[in-house]
Amino acid sequence: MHESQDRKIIHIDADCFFAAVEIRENPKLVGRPVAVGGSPERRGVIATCNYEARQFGVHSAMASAKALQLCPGLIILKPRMSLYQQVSQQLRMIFFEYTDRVEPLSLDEAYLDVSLSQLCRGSATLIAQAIRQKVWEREQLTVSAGVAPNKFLAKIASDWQKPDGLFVISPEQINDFILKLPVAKLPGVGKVTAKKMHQLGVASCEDLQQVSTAKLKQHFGVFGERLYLLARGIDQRPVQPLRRRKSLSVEHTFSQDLPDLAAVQQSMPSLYEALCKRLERSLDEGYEMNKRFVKLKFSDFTQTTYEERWLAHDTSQLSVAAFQSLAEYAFKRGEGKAVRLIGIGVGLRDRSQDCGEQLVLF
Ligand code: TTP
Ligand code: MG
Repeated sequence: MHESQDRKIIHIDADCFFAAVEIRENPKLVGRPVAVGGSPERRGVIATCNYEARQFGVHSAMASAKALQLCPGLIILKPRMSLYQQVSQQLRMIFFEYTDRVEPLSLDEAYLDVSLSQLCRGSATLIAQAIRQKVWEREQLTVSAGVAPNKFLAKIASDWQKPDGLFVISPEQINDFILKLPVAKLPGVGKVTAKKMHQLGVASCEDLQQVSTAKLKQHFGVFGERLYLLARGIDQRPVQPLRRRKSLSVEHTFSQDLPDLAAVQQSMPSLYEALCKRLERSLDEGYEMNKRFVKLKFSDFTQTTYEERWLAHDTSQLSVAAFQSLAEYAFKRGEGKAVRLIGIGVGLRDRSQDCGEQLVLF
């Protein structure tokens, strides 16, 4: 199987997320061991803790009572999920400033596919660095980032220099990197599988590469095939954005209603310009346009949308005249009513869906 090595995937993972948010909200906690979790009296467990607490051996899913034994000064705070969800949204907004291809994995973790991005001179490393910088400036939180040609390596990379780290695995570095990688780092290899491998004398991916596909299948079933690829640094899973953009539009409400079609037509060029600006990035990232439309809201607040199907890949194929002609049809539907709002836009389709890779849409 051939893998395209030219994808650019970033994996972002916030550092001790819940705890970091709590510490940001209460700066008195800086430098002290802090955990978020259930109370020890009620047999609660630790959701996460900061790195100061980790030095005492405290970790996620540990009983809070045990955590307090290990670290008597530990401050355990009750989780505030809605706060973490809000912060998570803010982080995602930052990711979306760089690409629409964002696949969130949890509140504090996401994959970004920036293969087609023109930002930061097309450098995934610079984009990752810019995102880390922006998260710090806007949210006073640190996130670690991994950059690699596929998801599995990007995820390992983001963990490599945690906290507040950035680690890049370039296509040329994959082989050297993978040889030394312990098998337990592979996704899907938990304690049980790792133990089984150790019994077979396999500790690193270099060891794993020596095992034949047949033997891998014999010991690990269908997972054996994936192991064969992972041991060679290959992972073709696509980044699956949760929300695909379906359309993009701009609109304007006029301070005075437009009395006639001529006035409507005159306002088209400036709307058109605004639309083109917004469109360019989406088109860079592999979207194509499949319809265009004009929406009019009339003085009595009724509205109508007139659209036509149409295919194009870049803004040079859009024209003011096309929107003016759509506007004419829409205006006629108003039977002479004045216009208070005009919106123009295009339908968008993600061309990456044509690649044959199966994409699960949520
Ligand atoms: P993680 O990213 O796994 O952990 P983290 O962000 O706290 O720490 P790290 O610096 O190692 O990335 O999980 C994100 C959040 O999910 C975490 O802050 C709390 C929550 N969580 C739980 O509630 N229970 C768990 O067992 C784990 C692992 C996480
Ligand atoms: Mg995290």
